[in-house]
Amino acid sequence: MSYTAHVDTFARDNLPPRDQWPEMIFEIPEVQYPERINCGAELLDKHVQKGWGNRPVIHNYTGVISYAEMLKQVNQIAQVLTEDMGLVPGNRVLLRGANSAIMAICWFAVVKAGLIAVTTMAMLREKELVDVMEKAQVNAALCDKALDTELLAAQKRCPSLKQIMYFNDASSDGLEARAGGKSGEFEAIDTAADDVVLIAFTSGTTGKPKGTMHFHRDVLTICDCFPKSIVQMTPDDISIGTPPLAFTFGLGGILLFPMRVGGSTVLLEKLSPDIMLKAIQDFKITITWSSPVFYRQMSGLVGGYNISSLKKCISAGEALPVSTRTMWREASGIEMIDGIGSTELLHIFISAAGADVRPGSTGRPIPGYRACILDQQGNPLPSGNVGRLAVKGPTGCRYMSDERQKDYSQNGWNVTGDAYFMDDDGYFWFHARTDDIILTAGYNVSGPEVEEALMKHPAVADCAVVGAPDDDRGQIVKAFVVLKAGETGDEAMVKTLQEFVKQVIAPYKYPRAIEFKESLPRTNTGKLQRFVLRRQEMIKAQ
Ligand code: 3UK
Repeated sequence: MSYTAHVDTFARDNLPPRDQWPEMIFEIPEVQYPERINCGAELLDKHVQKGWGNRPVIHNYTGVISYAEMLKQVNQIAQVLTEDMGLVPGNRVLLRGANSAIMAICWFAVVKAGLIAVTTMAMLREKELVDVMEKAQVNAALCDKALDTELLAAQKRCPSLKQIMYFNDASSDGLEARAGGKSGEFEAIDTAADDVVLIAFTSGTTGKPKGTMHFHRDVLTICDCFPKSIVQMTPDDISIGTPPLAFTFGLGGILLFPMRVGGSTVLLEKLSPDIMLKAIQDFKITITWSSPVFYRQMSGLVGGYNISSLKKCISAGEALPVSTRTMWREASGIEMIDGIGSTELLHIFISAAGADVRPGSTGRPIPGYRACILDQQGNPLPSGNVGRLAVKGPTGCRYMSDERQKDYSQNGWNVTGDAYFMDDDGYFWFHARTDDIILTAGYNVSGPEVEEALMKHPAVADCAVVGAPDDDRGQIVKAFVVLKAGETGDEAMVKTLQEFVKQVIAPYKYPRAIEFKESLPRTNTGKLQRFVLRRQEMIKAQ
């Protein structure tokens, strides 16, 4: 490796050995970048330079921030980071807060100053913060004053964290006050295209969080792939979404992608289905980014709002059930864009939009990416066979000093941990997370497939299906069901749902056990934690 702007080379020193990286392919013209580039300047300064300074970039209920205003505030905070805090390129800065304008501004300040952003979710507790900060050897933090307690507790266990600066802090030592005293003149650090710009931690359905390292060029790459070829975003689009900026799905969808094209985004701290629908109406939103569960919850509430401005709705994070796609189409008139992405690949790599959508399928590899299905030995399988999804393209997995690099990156492919099959037309169909396949009496059953069948029943609000240990069958299919208000979870309902599933999918897949619950365990990013239920069942069986 050649030039780096990093004075502190910690990130580069902890990249996986080059021979453990997946193969990278840069075959489309959109992803050719110069050797030195700062993605912060590309996404922000460039618009002001070309005369778009007065255009809106961030909206919320207190007002609008233009590109020029954002640039000034970003520069002022970059000055605080470098002049007052003495941080040097390559240092890691933890960002802690809910989605808001100030979080977005801090992210850009960190990036323009050549520092490395480690964005975390507001709800993280001491232990989770310690895991992240130890791993990334975080040097400083920019944190919402309202969230100081857990961070201060974590700091005691993380000697690398020397400085904390608070925003939303009225004191004279707060970030806003200090930034207010700065000139707002700051030239972006001339980073290498392959200098690390962010460390994103996996949302972790299992195990210790893994830190994925991404370069300045990777950030631009995701901006120049999915949003251009599939979503076809324009400068007039206004985005809103539920995923946190700490989740790369959110970082891309509700911050970076709108800014790449000179468009705008609405950043609100809390989004319930009702608040989101109201925001779509109030801000005349054109694009939404969210998870299947959230669209399902919004479907029933659409009637109370005018959402006629809406053009495109992106769903990711979990498989999109056909019933949810249909429900949202009937409620909003919009055919959703499903897409699978991962923290390791930074954003979405298989998707389809408009007339290309085949309900139930995630879609085809987006331009720039390739995908195939591998067998256990790592050989490509012919179409129609369920196997391990493998992907390669201009982004790829680089875990920070982690043995698990070899699990995700195999023979040049990114192996995502999902079981999929490809049809004769090259469409990819989700089967299950590899861990969520149930082995019952010699059959392979996909938990999510049974969930999808159950979800079609009008009494079911939400559900999770896992394998529970069973002496005769190895495992049995067990469903955890949240019923809609007014429904009763009794024996008769168990029978009804079992019979219903047998009518929808092959009868051997029906849930032999059904338990009713008030709610289901989910990660901070909204993913179902089937492993929690699986573990519960294992303990019960002992
Ligand atoms: C699952 C999906 C079926 C799949 C993500 C968009 O989810 C994101 O990243 P994570 O690292 O999880 C990755 C895993 O989530 N998944 C995501 N989307 C779909 N399964 N259909 C989908 N549409 O198991 C994948 O391996 O948390 C999503 C953009 C950026 C992201 N980081």
